[in-house]
Amino acid sequence: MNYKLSASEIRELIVAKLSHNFGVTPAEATDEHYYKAVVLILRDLMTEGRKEFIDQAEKENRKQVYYLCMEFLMGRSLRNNLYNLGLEDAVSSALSSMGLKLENIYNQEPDAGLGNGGLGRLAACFLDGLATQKYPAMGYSLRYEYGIFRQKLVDGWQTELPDFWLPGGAVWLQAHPEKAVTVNFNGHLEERWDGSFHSIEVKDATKILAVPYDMMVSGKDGKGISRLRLWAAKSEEFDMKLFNGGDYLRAMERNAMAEVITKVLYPEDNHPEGKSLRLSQQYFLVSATIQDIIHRHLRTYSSLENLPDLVAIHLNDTHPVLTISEMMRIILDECGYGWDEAWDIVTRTVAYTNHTVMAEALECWDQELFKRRLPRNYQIIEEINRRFCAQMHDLGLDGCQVGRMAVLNDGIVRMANLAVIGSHSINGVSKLHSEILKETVFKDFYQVMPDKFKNVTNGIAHRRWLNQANPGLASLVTELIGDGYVYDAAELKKLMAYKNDPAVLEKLKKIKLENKKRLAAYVKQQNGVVIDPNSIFDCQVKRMHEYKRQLLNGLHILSTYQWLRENPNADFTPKTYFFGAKAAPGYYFAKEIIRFIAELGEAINKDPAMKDKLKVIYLEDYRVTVSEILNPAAEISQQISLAGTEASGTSNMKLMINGAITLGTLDGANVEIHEAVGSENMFLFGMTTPEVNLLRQNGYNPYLCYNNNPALKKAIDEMSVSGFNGMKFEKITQNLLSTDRYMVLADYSDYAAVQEKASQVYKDQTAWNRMSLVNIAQAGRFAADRAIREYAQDIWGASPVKGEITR
Ligand code: 26Q
Repeated sequence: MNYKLSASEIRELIVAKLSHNFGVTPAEATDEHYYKAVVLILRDLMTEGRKEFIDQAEKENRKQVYYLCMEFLMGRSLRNNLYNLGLEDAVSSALSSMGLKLENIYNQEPDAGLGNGGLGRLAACFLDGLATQKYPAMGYSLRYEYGIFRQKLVDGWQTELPDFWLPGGAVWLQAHPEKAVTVNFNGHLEERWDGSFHSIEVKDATKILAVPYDMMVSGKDGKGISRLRLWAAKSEEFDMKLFNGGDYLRAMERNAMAEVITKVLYPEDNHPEGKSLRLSQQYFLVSATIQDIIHRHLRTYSSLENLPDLVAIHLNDTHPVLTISEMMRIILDECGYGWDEAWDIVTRTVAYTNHTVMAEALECWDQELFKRRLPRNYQIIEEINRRFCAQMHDLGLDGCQVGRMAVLNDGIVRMANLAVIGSHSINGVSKLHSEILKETVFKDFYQVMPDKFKNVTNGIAHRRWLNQANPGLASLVTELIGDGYVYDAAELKKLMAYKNDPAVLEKLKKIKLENKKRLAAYVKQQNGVVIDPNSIFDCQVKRMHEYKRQLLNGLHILSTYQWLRENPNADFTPKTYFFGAKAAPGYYFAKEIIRFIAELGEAINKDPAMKDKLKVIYLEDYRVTVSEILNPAAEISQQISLAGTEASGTSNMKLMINGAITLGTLDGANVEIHEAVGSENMFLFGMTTPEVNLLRQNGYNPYLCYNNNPALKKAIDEMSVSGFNGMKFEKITQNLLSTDRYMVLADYSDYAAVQEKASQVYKDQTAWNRMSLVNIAQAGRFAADRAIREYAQDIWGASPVKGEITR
């Protein structure tokens, strides 16, 4: 079997799947049946493709890359896999010969929302980059029954609904019960001496079964295929004893307690809470995964000595960092190696990426909770900590510094410190972020082990975000520079040759307009609001968080609204603002900001005095699939976090490659966007990181900013004193005027000025389209392919499969 199937062959396969799997004829089948039948066909093809790929990788002795992450925000997969395998046309005609539209079939698929935002989507983009470039790789995560909650706004207030994605999503997953492993929790330790052989056993542990569910992720052309293995928790078989013993309810209860581990994705990002179920999830992922990896290696090599040469394990943030203690446990207790040898194997295999600099987002666990739940891992961490601290003292470090670097301190387990100590590489996700890590959070470590610290700037799956989401733009690009950029996004630079070509700029504009119309139709259907496709589409789409400063955007919209009410006939470039953002359910202030923006939209959108010049759209339940509609239509990309707070950002990259112009601060990867396009192709504003630090040192008084800017004062006063749309937002204004932790007011004037500048530039459409083209041309460096190559070369020491893969 290969991927080159004709429409009639596909039609036959569909008919067979409909009959064998669902017992329906083509006439009886629903769109859902057809969707599932096509998925099953792809699954068969990719499973064979993966096998051939991995056989070749093994022949060539390639290093395997294992990417561990609590989140993979996959979105939909059908279009992606058909595109990669070159089967879109054939499947489309097969379906149309049966009276169906492929587009409708795509819409049958729910988003696999197994992630919160940037970190989870990055993991998904990396599976694509790994597969396309033929690095043999697996992603490991959890098969949550419920992904990120569905967001509904009720009178502007975010409410959360469960996202039970499995009914439509599970068809991608192949269960492998024969590969299940057992994960132990709780219990107590028993030491034993067997002659001179010392061993430790955990007695009376709670045993939970981890069952793998595999999803194939094709790379472009389907030669390389990544496998995403998701673990589901099941109670162990021996609970049958309870059933048989007649204790039916107790057996059921145990079942439920076991299965709760993979029930739901934690919806907090950048603000973790130390919940014991979350710790169990993390250990469950890590233990099942490390057992799987080590068993696979031992089956072939019967030794772990060469593990670091053939395996790279990557920790995506600190969430899977128990890898370090769990690998030690298995190598010591189950494989019988000594400490030093085990430690050498672990630290040469494991690498870690940090995704945040914010102190409250660094994961910590209560020592007592940890010890009870994971006694043997705790003991191992104590020993890691003891040895590390002794080593640091020997190097001559003072007690305070060693205390700051310790894993165990003050009743707390510090996961980031464990990650740094147990990995051979630590990287940030943009140049700026990687520098900040060395200067702040990991300063002490950087002094002692500078060579471990690296940078890999994030990247996105450009084939998904450009070719699939924006086929109109992709075909223009291909017409101009050929299709080399599909494989090597750096080739997008060739577009620079067209930056003064009026015909090309005109085409670019037309494509954007079509995409804006498509988004407008979606908004009409979802929000019931009519928007003007000729207005500027200004977008801020990302998680709702104070540091991302959606409030800055909102305040300025309110001020613009006030100005337009007073100057109804003024010259004003019509504008539509888009927001898409979920807040963590327990993050009250973030929900208050959502309410503010939603109410602002309510007031503005229905105000006849605005004469349709200003609209504010809150896109409910923002997710990968909505992002795929929004990005191609966007003209301004708002990336306005306080400098020094956003590790990288990735929506900035998705918007850029779709021709939106960044309006932003010098934060995260915006710094590198600025390097790439120059000040003339970006709307820069705000304080730099050193300026932020200086202002903080000198004492920041937001009240002064409020008093010195009449327009700002007026907006804040309307929010708190008079109120608009019958609402007041005093909690927000009080916060802004007293603490304003993310310095919204300090950057306000500059922000308002740069917004004004953007509206002026927009009047010259040729100039605007040229800026847009330059952004597309320079976006190639932000491809996941490039990021993966850097990880492979600088961190993993991995190389791609070279030999022929025949399909
Ligand atoms: C941890 C413990 C308990 C509960 C939740 C969590 C948790 C979950 C998700 C903590 C953090 C996250 C997600 C963080 C995240 O998405 N960070 C973003 O990562 C992107 C990819 O590198 C960057 O572009 C963003 O700048 C960064 O904010």
